[in-house]
Amino acid sequence: MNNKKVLLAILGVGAVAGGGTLATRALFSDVEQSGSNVFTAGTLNMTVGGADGTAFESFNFTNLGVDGQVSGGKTWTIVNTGSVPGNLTISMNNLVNNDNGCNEPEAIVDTTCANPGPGEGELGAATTTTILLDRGVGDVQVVSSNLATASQALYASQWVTSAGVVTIPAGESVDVTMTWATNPNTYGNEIQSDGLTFQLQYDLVQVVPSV
Ligand SMILES: [Ca+2]
Ligand SMILES: [Ca+2]
Ligand SMILES: [Ca+2]
Repeated sequence: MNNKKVLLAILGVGAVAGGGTLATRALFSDVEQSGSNVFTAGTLNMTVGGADGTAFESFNFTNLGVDGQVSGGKTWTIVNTGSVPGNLTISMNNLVNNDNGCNEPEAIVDTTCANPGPGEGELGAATTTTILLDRGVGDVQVVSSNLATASQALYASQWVTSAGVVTIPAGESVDVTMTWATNPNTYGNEIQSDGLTFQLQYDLVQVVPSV
């Protein structure tokens, strides 16, 4: 868990940007906390050069059980409400797989059973996700990963590799969709009571004007 560390890092960037407002090409970034785990559509109004260059979306999956396939998704419309273009990136933060202890059937197949046991849960490895980007011409898959703790860095790296530079002009928007699914054929009792939390972070950073 490095929530505090992330926030401090972002605040550090904000402080640097604030101190650089007199420079002609200061890059701006700041913090917006948007704690939500409602799996619906939403809008993130982001402004580079303002106070809304970064947004966090928090998720908490628990108690999926072993019976059904659980799937869902959420689409965000990312609006650049500022007056200058911005480049959009995403990253995955604070991905934690808790085991929350093992009951009898779980303990037969799971030997890492601490409560909560961060890093010991198996739910994330059994949950597949995609991230889709729609720049106005339909969804394009840019990330495909599971939610195992070790997969955290893949979200940012695949975004860059697959989507390239994603520039949102002032006043325009793109849609980003995250889907998730668990396939009961791929797991068993090892995920009982396991929990999963993570934060998806959006950053919109001012495009540096070329001279
Ligand atoms: Ca468990
Ligand atoms: Ca375990
Ligand atoms: Ca487990």
